[in-house]
Amino acid sequence: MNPHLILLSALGASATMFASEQPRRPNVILLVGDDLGYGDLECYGAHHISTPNANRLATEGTRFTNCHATAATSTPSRYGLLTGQYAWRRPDTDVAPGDSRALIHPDQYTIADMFRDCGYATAAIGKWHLGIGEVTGGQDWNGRLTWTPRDIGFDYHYIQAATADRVPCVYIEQDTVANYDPASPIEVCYATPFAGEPTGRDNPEMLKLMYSHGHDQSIVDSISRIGYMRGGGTALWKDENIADSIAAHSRRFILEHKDEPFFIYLCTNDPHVPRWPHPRFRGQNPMGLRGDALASFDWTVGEVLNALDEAGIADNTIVILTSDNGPVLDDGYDDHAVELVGSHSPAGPFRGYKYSGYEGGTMVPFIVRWPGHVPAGGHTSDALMSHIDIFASLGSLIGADLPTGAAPDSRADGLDRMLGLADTHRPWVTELNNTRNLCIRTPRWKFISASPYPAEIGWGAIGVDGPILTGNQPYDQLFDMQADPGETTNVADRYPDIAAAMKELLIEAGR
Ligand code: NG6
Ligand code: CA
Repeated sequence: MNPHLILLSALGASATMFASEQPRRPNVILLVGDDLGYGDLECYGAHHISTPNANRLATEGTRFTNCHATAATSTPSRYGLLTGQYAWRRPDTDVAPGDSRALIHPDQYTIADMFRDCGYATAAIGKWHLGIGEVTGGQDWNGRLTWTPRDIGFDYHYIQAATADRVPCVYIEQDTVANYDPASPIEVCYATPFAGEPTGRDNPEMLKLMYSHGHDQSIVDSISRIGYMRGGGTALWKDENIADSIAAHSRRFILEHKDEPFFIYLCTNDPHVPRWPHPRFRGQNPMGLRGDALASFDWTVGEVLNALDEAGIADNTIVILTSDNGPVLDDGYDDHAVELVGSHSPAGPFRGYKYSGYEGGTMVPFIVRWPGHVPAGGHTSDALMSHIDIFASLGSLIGADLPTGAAPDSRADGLDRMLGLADTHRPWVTELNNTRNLCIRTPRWKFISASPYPAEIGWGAIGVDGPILTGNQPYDQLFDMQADPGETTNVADRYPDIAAAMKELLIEAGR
């Protein structure tokens, strides 16, 4: 047992006790990779890639082996992180287009509101994907945007509206397009192309990265995207600089706010498609552009850790590294991720990938470092846990007084677990697949309800072994996660009572 743990348990102490006696105000950086798989980091068993910065974080903190995002795609997963409410409680939280209205209403209480109310400076930097503005398609990209992260608790934002593969391909900073180019007004439409503007479909000769499915609409930086846009001029991003832009703004925020408590929701684009990392990350591992994007992700982690060291605040900062959902190889661009993956296992030992109700869809890396508080020295925790508890758990740490109804699904009693101080499991976690089939997992069992929806992703998203499995089957599935962590054998018929009990638990959890 880790000496830190022995000491704490000898004292009969827990982080929650400390928190309730005397709230503390460490900085918090929630660093969320995009489609970063459980098996994608060296410290989670990847052999063909070097991720020294994530490894450093794991060595200096606790590495969790059984932490779940709440959904297997970005928008619902992030919705849960920021609101502490499961996305499946609403019908409109599936993968959002780049002109989506804000999915989190300004009246809703977010994790950023909580930190702000506790005197923190708050920032959202990088991928957003939760919509902007009151009306879908109604944003004024050339003027002041409304219902931005500023309206839900973030003092500062520097974000991509959706994902790098969706227009508009510009950053938004403090309610306006960053580096706005008045000579090139921005128009965005998800329904019809702009006459005379090239598209990937019609002008493949203009592309430096060919699409494999979807992604054949407007061309920006010689890459075609989802959705149509016109204009942008000097405000348009260059894909090879996205990681640099996100890291630079994060560093600046850290250094500027080193003397007051801060919370940063820091979301990388890496390793999401389109993968076009900076040339300095190219070719360091054999996995091609996806491997390069992982190297770029790890570099970003290093930039954050270095900034904390430079500012002299590493000891007073909780860094959480995780991902919004599981990994994917071909997600719409011909970047050879499938051909070059070799023996690398993006989802580690788990079945399924991004989009899936199998564990690979939501089982994510989760590393927490807080020097002197979170067990270090390579400590790992196998506790079953969920992203949904981050909100209320951090709230209990900083002594937040949440308003009635805030973070309704988030449990404050996850704090000790999240800090690596208690190996007790969450009784169950829920996992949402791409067709909104809600799955449930206990420490021992995994249950997936019968679903009429397809068993495979039909549009071409590919994992290591072909089309990605959604987890859907026309019959109930039960897996014994202790005996069969790879979910290979459905034991619903062998253990009908357990299957029935899990079904009941799912109904209860889904209420
Ligand atoms: C899918 C996109 C995929 C990716 C995903 C969202 C197509 C064919 N595929 O619809 O490329 O953008 O949505 O990914 O358009 S997520 O990580 O943001 O959820
Ligand atoms: Ca994602």
